[in-house]
Amino acid sequence: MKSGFVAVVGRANAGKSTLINVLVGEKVAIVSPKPQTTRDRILGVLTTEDYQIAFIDTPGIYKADNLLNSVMQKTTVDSCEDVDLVLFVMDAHEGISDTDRALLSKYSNLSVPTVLALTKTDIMPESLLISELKELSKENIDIVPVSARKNRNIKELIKVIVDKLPKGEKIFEEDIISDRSERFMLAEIMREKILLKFDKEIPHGVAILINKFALKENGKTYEINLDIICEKPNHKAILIGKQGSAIKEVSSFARADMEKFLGKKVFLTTYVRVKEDWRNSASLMKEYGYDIKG
Ligand SMILES: Nc1nc2c(ncn2[C@@H]2O[C@H](COP(=O)(O)OP(=O)(O)OP(=O)(O)O)[C@@H](O)[C@H]2O)c(=O)[nH]1
Ligand SMILES: [Mg+2]
Repeated sequence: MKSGFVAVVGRANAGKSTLINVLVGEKVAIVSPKPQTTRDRILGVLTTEDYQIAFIDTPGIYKADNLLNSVMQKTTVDSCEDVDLVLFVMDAHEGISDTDRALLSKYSNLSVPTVLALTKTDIMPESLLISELKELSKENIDIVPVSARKNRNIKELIKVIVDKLPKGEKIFEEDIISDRSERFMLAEIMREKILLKFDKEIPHGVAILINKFALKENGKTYEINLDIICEKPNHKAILIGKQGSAIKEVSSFARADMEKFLGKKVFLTTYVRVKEDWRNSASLMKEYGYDIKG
């Protein structure tokens, strides 16, 4: 039996969360086309008879310009401590930039083995992939080209990881897939729908606060009441939309996913509130569930 923790790191939007969801076979982390989708460390556990891999999803590497971003960047750095392997994820279809080269050299020089996953290979010409593989082969690390979207080479990637993991017993019970609570997942589902619907700073300035999550007496319906916190009055107006049309639309997408996740009907009420500059307030961030020390 082999087991261990694998930190999954890479630039924002590289495709880390999508890859973890495919590796684990369940949606443990939300995904969006916008950078900085993942804000917290999220565990996704894959267990078979022969191995258990605890993947740690991390916030993408990105220039921090507020307190929330710096906390996120620290989460990523801290997540690499005490792991057995680092899985570095690179968006191959974008081409290799100087930032990628610098990050790769940083992460391939840690005291634990590094595996490089070149992802999004489904949307790039083969010639580009070949030239990237040629350039990266100098790095002396294992490289696996994959596509999370098309489920390409995922088994191969798991094999390369398992080979490098230490021998050990299971760390988690077999039925554990994530370490996150239902409340956390519900807030993330709401945030994902907002990331998909709104542009620019609006989704990045949103936090979700679950006020109520309770099963009604009939045992068939969950009552969920949440606040969508945003940074500015004009953001609130956009989030609500004309006669509430925008908030109605995102809430209905969120409710559908929440019902799938909980396996029961959901009665969802949402309220949009403004908390100016909350992303620079340690006390507000703490209230919204972010991992602020002290
Ligand atoms: N075509 C294609 N798109 C992908 C693949 N993997 C991820 N994507 C897309 O890339 C975008 C970013 O994916 P995420 O998984 O959210 O990326 P991330 O690295 O977790 O991003 P952050 O959490 O912001 O750091 C989404 O639009 C995904 O659908 C892939 O294998 N192929
Ligand atoms: Mg992510």
